[in-house]
Amino acid sequence: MSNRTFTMIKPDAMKNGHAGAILDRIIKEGFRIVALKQTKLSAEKAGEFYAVHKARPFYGELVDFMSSGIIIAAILEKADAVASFRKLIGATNPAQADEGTIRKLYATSLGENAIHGSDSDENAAIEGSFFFSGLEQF
Ligand code: 3AN
Repeated sequence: MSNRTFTMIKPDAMKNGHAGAILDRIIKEGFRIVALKQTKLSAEKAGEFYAVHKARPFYGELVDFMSSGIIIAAILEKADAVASFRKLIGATNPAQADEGTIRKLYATSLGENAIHGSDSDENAAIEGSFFFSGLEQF
């Protein structure tokens, strides 16, 4: 169990004006911000980030969507961060997400589901270092 996870506020939530509310909720839930930036992924970079899903039928759609607009990327710290954050964001499909979760509140669809949360300690470390150098983590 590690105390760090990685998140992105996705282009749909950014465009719909939910970034402030989502960051406020994350902080109120006790996550400390280790690193944070606003950026935009090129299609190439989005493809690299989601390379694990390359064989899935939704890969092209996912890459197009994730490179369609500005995102906020962040590394977060809390005890049992990965599991605790996955609980806070809710199920991948917002229609199946628990009441009060970030995806239930702010996601529009399965493909455009407002927020990313790492699914393992190993991926949290890989994803965090995809966006942030050691000098940008505090
Ligand atoms: P999660 O983000 O909950 O870990 P993954 O890792 O299964 O979900 O999928 C990564 C991303 O791919 C999701 N956040 C979602 O945006 C997209 N995605 C997953 N399944 C589908 C699907 N069936 N159709 C379209 N997009 C999908």
